[in-house]
Order: sequence, then C-alpha cells, then structure tokens
Amino acid sequence: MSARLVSRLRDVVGDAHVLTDADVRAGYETDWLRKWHGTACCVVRPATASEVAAVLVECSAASVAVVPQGGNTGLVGGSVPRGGEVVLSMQRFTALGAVDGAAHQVTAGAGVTIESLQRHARAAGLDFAVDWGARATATVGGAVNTNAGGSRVVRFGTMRAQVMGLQAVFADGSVVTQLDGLPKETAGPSLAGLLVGSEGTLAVVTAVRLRLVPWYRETAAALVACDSLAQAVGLLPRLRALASLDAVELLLPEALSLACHALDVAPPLDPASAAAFVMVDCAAHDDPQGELAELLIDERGVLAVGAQRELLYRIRDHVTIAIGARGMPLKLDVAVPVHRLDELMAQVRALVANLAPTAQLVAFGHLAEGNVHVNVLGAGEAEASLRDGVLGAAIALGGTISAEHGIGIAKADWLERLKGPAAVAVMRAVKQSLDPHGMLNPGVLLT
Ligand code: 2HG
Ligand code: ZN
Repeated sequence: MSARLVSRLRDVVGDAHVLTDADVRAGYETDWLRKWHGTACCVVRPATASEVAAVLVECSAASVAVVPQGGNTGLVGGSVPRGGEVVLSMQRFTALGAVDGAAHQVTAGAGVTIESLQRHARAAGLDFAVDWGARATATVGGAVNTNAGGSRVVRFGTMRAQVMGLQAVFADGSVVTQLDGLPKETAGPSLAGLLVGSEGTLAVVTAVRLRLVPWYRETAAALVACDSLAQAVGLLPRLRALASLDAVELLLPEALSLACHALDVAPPLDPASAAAFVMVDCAAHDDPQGELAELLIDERGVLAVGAQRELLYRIRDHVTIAIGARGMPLKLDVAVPVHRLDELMAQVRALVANLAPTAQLVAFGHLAEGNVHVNVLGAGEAEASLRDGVLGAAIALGGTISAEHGIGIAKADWLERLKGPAAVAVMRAVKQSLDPHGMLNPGVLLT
C-alpha cells in the first residue's frame, strides 16, 4: 500500500521531492529537542497549493495521515511523525511577495523563515513584528500554526495579530485563498483566526498575508537586577509607560549563568547578585537611550547599546541551547496573569524541591506576558509528576499550559483540563467537520 502511495506522490510532486531513504528522512522524523520522533512513510515536498491538495487527496485515498512540517523547531512534538504518516514538508514554499508600502503588508509562503521575512521587510524600510531565537530556521507556517509569540508581544501582539489573511488547503483537497489583506472585513467568522494556533490539525497553511510594522533602527537595552520576582513584576507599570518599549524578558539567575557559561562570556551582572534579571529592550525612530537611562536611575542595572545590546540578545537567545547542551530537559511553557507570576514560581520551586530535589531548575521567559519557560534538568522518574504539578499550578492560577509553544503531543492529555469539556467539544466538532477521517496531524492538540 505504501509503495503505491509513494509512486502516486512521485507523480504529483516529482521524484526528487518524495524522500524515502532512511538517512534523508531522519532529519524530518526527529524534532529539534531529539525528544519526539517516529518513522515516516515518506517525506513529500510540494511546491504549490494545488500540489498540497493532490497530496492530501492521495493520502486520504490510501488512508495514510499527514504531518505538516515547517522549520521543525517546535518543542512539543507537533511536527514529527508518530509512526507511518507522510511528512508534508513546507520548505519549498519560500515565495515572498513585494512589500506593499501603502498597506504595510506582505505575502509570504509558509516555508519562509522568520529571519528572511525580517530581512525582506527591512529592505523596504519596514519590519516584521514577531521575533524569537529560532528565527533562522522557524517558518511563517509554523509560527501561524502555533500562534508564536517571542519577545515583542508586549508591543505588537502574537502571530495572531499579524495575520491579515491566508491560503490553506483542507483535508478534502479544497483550497481557500484569502490573501487580499483587507483590514476591515466582516463577512462571516475569520477563517485565519480559526487556523492560527490549530497546529496543522485543521488545514495546511500554504501562504500568509502579514502585517508589517515600522523598523525602529535606534535601540537601547538594559539588564536590571531585582531582589525578587515580585520586584521584577513591579517594574512593569513604569516600563509600559516607555513609548519605545519593545521587549521585557525575564532571566532567572540559573538561566543567565548557564547561557553566559555556554557562550564563554562574562555575565553583564553577577548572576548570584539578584533573584531575577529583567532584560528591557527599547526601539524607536529617535534614540531611546535617554528615557531608558532615566528609568534606570532608581534601579540596579546596566544600560546596553550597540555591541553590548547584541551581547544581551545573544545571551538571551542562547539559553535554550545552553540547557540542551546539559541534557534533555523537561520543558514547559506556562503563563499566568503577570501579578501571579511570583506565586507560580514559588510553587514551581516547591514542586522541584519536593519531587526532584537533585534536579536543576532553569527558568526564563517573557516577563510582560507572565510567560515562563520552566526547564528542569535531571528530573528523572519525577518528570511526569513534576509536569502535572507545574501545569496544574498554572491552570489554578488562571493561566495556561501553552503560552507560545503549542500543545502538540506533549500536552494533548491536558487540553481538557485547561479549556473545559464544552470548549474541547467545540474544537472536536470543528475538527470532525473539516477533517472527518483524521488525516491531518492526528494525536496533536486533540487526543
Ligand atoms: C524562548 O523564549 C523559546 O527562548 C524557547 O520560547 C523556550 O527553551 C525554552 O523553554
Ligand atoms: Zn519563549
């Protein structure tokens, strides 16, 4: 059966774009963390929406499910096979339309990386608003499917706020194209809104119409040392008053020290000298250094401009890699209303101390959104109970179990506890009507 499917897929996309060799498949079968993996029937790399449609029709006829994959930088097992599926790689969807200067928009193929999108926008004097460490590999399609957030959400919102329209292929092969980017349109519910965050379970997104933002070339950052997490949260009202505020990131001491150690650079502030570090970034058309420096007068911190600011970002962006170099962490991406962040972290610390006293907790994230990446190294047998404890604590505090990484395979069993049975029933009804045979990313998001 699979040999017949492979040959039909070759007819659709051409021999060169159906990968069956085990060595070639391997990179598509394992995720970035090397935690989630499965064997694919084959990897197929279409180049157009109609090829995607034909692939879906062939896979449906053969009753073989499809796992859409972008840059494969996900952290929740949402883009790798579980066993026997066809991996639908979007890496050939790299078309970037001309920047529409009148509308401040651009159309990007699903396989365009965030970094190429940023470069493309900047060449036209504009910028793309969503940014995070995996920018060189992560793609537009993946960002839409996980509703990616990153560091600039405080200013521009998540991916959801950037999507003005999209093109998507549904399980039955139908193609819907909504790429006109009308800022005002009230003809029915938003299809793009439905697909953002759907993790490849409802349709394959092939192209996206995106909002662009001003490119602020004048920048200044600071690292502020706080005696407690509560004090860090207490900075937010004053930070939010800065017109140039672009990012407010959180580094707990272990994260700062681990990343600096891995990069072999001197920490800008002694990690042992504070309970929490806040990395503030400002960007504007006019130099924001003055307003940031003024804010720092009452704080213990360092201003970082030019190369110093770049170093801060290198450190911040390196935390995940530094953790990964130490071992396979338990990785959780939780968020709570920001005034409850201190409570959440107190509970997380107590959970680690009680359940895995020898484990190392490395926490960091996006302070303004109350989003903390709880990474635990060496939790061993306690991993499952620790995971349940942290996710449960986040929900009990009015938060979420996925702020920006998605639910994937990793947390599908927790979705109902987060959303409640009525909301999950609605999600299941939508899934059932758009993908009645469970062709698209089975096991992800909904169990
Ligand atoms: C980040 O903020 C990413 O750097 C990765 O969301 C978080 O590794 C993590 O836990
Ligand atoms: Zn993050």
